[in-house]
Amino acid sequence: MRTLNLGILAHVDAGKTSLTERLLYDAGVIREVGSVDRGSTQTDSLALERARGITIKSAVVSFEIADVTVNLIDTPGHPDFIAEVERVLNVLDGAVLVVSAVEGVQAQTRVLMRTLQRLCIPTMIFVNKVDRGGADPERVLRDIAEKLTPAVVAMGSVTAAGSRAASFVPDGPAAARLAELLTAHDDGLLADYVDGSLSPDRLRHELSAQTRRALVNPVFFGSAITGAGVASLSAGLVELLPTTGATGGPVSGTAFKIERGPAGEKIAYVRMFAGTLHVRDEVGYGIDRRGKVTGLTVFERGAAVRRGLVAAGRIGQVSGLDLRVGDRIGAPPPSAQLHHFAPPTLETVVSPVQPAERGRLQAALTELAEQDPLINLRQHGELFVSLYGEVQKEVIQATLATEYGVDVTFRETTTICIERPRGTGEAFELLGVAPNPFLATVGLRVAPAPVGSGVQFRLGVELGSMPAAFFKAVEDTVHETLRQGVFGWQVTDCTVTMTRSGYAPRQSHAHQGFDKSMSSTGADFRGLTPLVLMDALRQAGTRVYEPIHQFRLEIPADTLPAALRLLPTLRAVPLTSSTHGATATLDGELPAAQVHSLQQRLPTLTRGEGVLESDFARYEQVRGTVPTRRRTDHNPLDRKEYLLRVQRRVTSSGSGSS
Ligand SMILES: Nc1nc2c(ncn2[C@@H]2O[C@H](COP(=O)(O)OP(=O)(O)OP(=O)(O)O)[C@@H](O)[C@H]2O)c(=O)[nH]1
Ligand SMILES: [Mg+2]
Repeated sequence: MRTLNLGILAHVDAGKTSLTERLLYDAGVIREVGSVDRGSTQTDSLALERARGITIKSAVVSFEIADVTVNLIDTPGHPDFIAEVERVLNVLDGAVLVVSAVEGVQAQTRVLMRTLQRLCIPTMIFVNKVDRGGADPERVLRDIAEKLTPAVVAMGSVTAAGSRAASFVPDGPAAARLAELLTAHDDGLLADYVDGSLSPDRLRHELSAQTRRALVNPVFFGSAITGAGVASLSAGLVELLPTTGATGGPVSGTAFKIERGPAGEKIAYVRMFAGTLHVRDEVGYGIDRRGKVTGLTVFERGAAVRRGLVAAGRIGQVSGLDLRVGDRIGAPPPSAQLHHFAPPTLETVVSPVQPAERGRLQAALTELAEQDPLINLRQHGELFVSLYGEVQKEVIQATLATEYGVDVTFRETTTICIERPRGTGEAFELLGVAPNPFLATVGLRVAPAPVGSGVQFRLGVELGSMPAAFFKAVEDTVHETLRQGVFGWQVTDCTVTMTRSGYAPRQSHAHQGFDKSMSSTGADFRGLTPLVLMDALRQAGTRVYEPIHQFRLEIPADTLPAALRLLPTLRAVPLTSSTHGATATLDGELPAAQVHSLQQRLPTLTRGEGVLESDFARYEQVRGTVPTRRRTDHNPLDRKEYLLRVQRRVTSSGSGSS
């Protein structure tokens, strides 16, 4: 049996959850179609999702079409929950991008499509809600071709659009259009087309081949509510998207979702890429961890079923391993890229309403951070979390109240900036030379690297010159230390080269254990590296950059002058504007910090008619006062303070060393 791991992606409210429900119904998994509005769907199962009618967490369901097991992952569409989408992208064989036949392509649709294209994920498009008043499938198809991808082909047409009777006629793509599209990627095909020897069968076959290579995007139309077009979509899924079969080889999988079971136990959703994982297997996972699998469940016909094994291509729930989102199991998976979208740009301080509940709050946030690492819990007297937006904040607040019984308030939401080095800086400390209290020699050079390259660690010394574990301690500490640069922000786009190394070899007294007081340990390197690195970074100097969004405003044309007056006060820069009839469209950029203010001013400015779309564009150097972020580390910029907290502990582990 083959498997299709399928993601359903779209902007908020496009109908992903409703479509999931309809697909489950058509496949015979459920007897009645649940409704988002009544809070009775399979995938919006959290109380909060049902109450609000929006999806917050990705959910997996499964059904069968012909001989293919489809594991469908329903994702949230609200931009605040983009991290949930990010986590599933690495595990998909294909995707359905849903677009509403009424609202058309939205900013979030563009963000998602760009990412699917960048990752070469085979994607079909479903134009939903053809039954709703105002539905205009033709216009939306043109919109898709213009804004998402020119490589689209309609798989049929819609009759009676905009009414309950709307239906999809799967009359297939027009042969000429299909030939034009497919021959663009294949000269041999073009030659056959020109001399008239291209059969309809060959075209159809080529359509699946090119869809599987993510070169073309077939478009289906229908309604998740009336069920129109859903059967054609189902058939298209298995005909056009790639499926995976069991493959042998060493076990390789990726964890993409973490949940807590009824007894608080950790359950990890793992997509298997190769090999077969069995209950009681002992496997390596994450960075340097090992553990035994104590339980496995696989998705079958809508239910999670306990099994003794999970094979390549499948999704399983794994118990017994202390996995985190993004961790690999066994050999590294084919694509180990974790970040596809812009990181959160807001940070806030969370405090308990009852000061005595701080401990419980901390434990609860730690658990939430293991399901959502991007909330990046930082603590130092206070608890900081990173956020995408206001809705995510409300959801965290409600989750803490209902699931953990802790009422919280938020303080001072601030924008998260980044730091990049200005120039090159170098520093070192030698073992045995005051004022270095650690039994280690570390030299580091920091240099700027291209934008978007992240942090690269390199060795400028012989790898064999000291035990590998010490190099690893330095490398890990470099990454950890750079989370807070000179101004307290994450340092990125730089290369750190280790220029000197040295250690004191194991000292042992005759017939006795090894003496830590005279021998280097990993802790010596972890203790010294932040001091050296911050010294080098201070010499390099850093600049602080703030996140900038690109925006599009659609407003009544007569309110354009007022909008143009308002924007500069929010530090927004309008770049282009155009007017079509009574609507003006304004594109530009504005600091992420101001998106919320603009959103709040919009209804008054535009009589409630204005629409704002915005998404992260880039980082820009902060002009004027440089913002700093409160540190949550031991402040290696201040040697004295740092050494008070990070001391060389000389506890001898030797059995009888004196
Ligand atoms: N008329 C009509 N309404 C639809 C259709 N599909 C979904 N809806 C309605 O649109 C609203 C949103 O549907 P959902 O299925 O929750 O959309 P979603 O994409 O899952 O939303 P999020 O997960 O929150 O991003 C609900 O009120 C649905 O009843 C459709 O085909 N026709
Ligand atoms: Mg949903």
